[in-house]
Amino acid sequence: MQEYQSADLRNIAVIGHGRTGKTSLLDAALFNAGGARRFGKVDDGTSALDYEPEENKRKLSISSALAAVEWRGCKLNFIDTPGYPDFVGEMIAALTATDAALIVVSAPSGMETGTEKAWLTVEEMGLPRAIFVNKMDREHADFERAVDELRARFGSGIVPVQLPIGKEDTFQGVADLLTLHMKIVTHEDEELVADIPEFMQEAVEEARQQLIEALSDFDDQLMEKFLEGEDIPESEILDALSKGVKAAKVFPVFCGSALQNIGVKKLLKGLGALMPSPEDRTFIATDTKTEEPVERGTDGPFAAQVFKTIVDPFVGRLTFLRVVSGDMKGDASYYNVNREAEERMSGLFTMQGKQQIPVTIAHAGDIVVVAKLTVTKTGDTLADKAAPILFEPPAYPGSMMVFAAYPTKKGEEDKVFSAIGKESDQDPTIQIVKNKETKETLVRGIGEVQLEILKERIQRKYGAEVDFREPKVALRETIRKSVKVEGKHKKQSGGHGQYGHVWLEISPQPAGEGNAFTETIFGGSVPRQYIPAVEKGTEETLAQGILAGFPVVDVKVNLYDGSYHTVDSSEAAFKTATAIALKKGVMDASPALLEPIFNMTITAPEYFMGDVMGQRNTKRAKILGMESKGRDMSEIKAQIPALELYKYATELRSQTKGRGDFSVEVSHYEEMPQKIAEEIISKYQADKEKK
Ligand SMILES: Nc1nc2c(ncn2[C@@H]2O[C@H](COP(=O)(O)OP(=O)(O)OP(=O)(O)O)[C@@H](O)[C@H]2O)c(=O)[nH]1
Ligand SMILES: [Mg+2]
Repeated sequence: MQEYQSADLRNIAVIGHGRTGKTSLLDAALFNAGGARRFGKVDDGTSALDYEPEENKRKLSISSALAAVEWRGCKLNFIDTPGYPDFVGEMIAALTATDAALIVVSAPSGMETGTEKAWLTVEEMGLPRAIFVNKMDREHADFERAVDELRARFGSGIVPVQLPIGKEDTFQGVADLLTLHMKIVTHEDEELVADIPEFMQEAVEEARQQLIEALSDFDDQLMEKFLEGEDIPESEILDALSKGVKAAKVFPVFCGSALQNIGVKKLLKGLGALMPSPEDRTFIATDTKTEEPVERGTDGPFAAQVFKTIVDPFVGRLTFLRVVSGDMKGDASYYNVNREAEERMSGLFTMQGKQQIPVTIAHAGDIVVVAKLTVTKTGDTLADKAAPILFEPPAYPGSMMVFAAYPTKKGEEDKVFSAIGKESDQDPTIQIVKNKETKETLVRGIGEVQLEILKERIQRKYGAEVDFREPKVALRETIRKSVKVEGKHKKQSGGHGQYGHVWLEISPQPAGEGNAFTETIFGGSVPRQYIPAVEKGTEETLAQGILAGFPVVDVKVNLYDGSYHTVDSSEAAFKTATAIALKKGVMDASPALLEPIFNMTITAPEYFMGDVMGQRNTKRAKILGMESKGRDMSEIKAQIPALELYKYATELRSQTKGRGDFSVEVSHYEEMPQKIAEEIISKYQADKEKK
């Protein structure tokens, strides 16, 4: 591959709703650029970008992929991303490494929830964007309607720079408004140009007016000429368009068919001409010496950020980097600022899907891949050791889907959990954590499909099998009234006997106070040397739980009487006596189960809020309030028991067509409703008897 200077690079994340044809579009682009010998197709499993078995099976993208496309002196580094909402982390990572986004929309479907999510994400990052209306060859393809929907939602900055010629099975090419020469470009041969046919002339004239109008909105000179009805030279329009795109004020709309390879070359040319180069962008980093923020463009010493890692037992470890400033060489060592360690490069390459293409140098702004790094993880910064800086890691959304993970085969804990750990290096929205209280290993992710695929992947890659279950909720036990209770442990038949005898008063403490142990022994009814054993027995028995196996909390235990035997008493016997007393006493003291309550914040479009609230109400939630969050979004604050949260991520998504989000934090413990508590208690007691 040729060497490309910063000005000739275009880094573009390809994003949008699922199944709009993002991957197909890049397959066509690679084919056109000669990077792929044959035209890969998602449907028959030959795509250069969707190549993993889990992707082929489902015919959708799961991981992002890099497609370096050389086109007319530019290198377009496209990053294909999955549209399925569980993999939103891939889109976010891709956007941290790119300078612009191409949002793919399906012409028959128009604007969809994934389109909106993609747009809002990029808008928040302030990056330039273009739109490709794909599938013009499909039944019900409607370019005009798609554009109208987008303009209605995102404003008049959205302007077509092309119009489709024909549609559905008569779709044959695009009329180019970009150069403002009225041309027809057909797919057989891009150079074949023709006059705009009679039937399209009016539409083309109108679209051209719309384009100039949109540009006039921020270009005063153009506005003047436009109002005076002057003829505006092509170069001026192109100039204004390019400025508007880079300022993220104008968003050009292209169209075509990825599958038929119509309009794709035109798109590549358009993106090369209009999209920003790395020289147009700066990143914010922190200077680790001064702790001050620094702005970094393409100038300056070497610095790069990792935005993706592939971990695979066959391919090894691949690290994808965006070089922000300086040059990167394949035979150098660079300093990993996060890990404070040197990493030795063993060659650089770029990728076209899974194919690796060696490069000797990557100039500032380029995207490259290195193999076999040892300590580097996604989000890390590699830099010149003399000028260490740290880039912000990608801001992933919260991973709200939680399962408890159990190895399918006993004894395979290490194998299974280390495999999940490796996958979480590859997809940072997957996390593995141990819950100390319930002793379960929890796997968190964005959605159920993602975690299903995780299961398949670790089996294929590492032969590790895992079952996912509903996580246990860490309940607590407590008491509501005071009781006095006796515990006696006596075994004195033959040999050395055992004798321990205590009287305890057990009483509730205020919520959150914890447990306490006191003693008021007079006259040595329980000798001094045995009191620590009673205290220890109290601690252990309360920690183990009595009612349903959960720790007993907020209880005060006072040892006030008892008796002993000069020969047979021992620490162990007093411990046992204490346990006997507590087990009986707690059951007599109006025991109750406490459950954790979460503070929950749900954001979703106002339109869906009625459903969301109704659903939550049936789930024992207390709605605390609702407020508007701008645009059409609202926010609900509620309190909800942890037990009612299982699979809520999936539920909210289906209720809000994927547009809702939520977060939770532990608030406090509260007594459970009797009915639910009874079920849990009787199940525990029954299990105990079986043992
Ligand atoms: N008729 C027609 N079908 C298309 C076109 N582009 C893609 N498709 C089909 O649409 C389906 C989805 O295409 P993909 O390229 O996998 O879409 P995607 O956006 O990458 O999907 P995700 O990665 O799952 O988000 C496949 O069956 C493609 O063959 C097109 O231009 N015309
Ligand atoms: Mg795809």
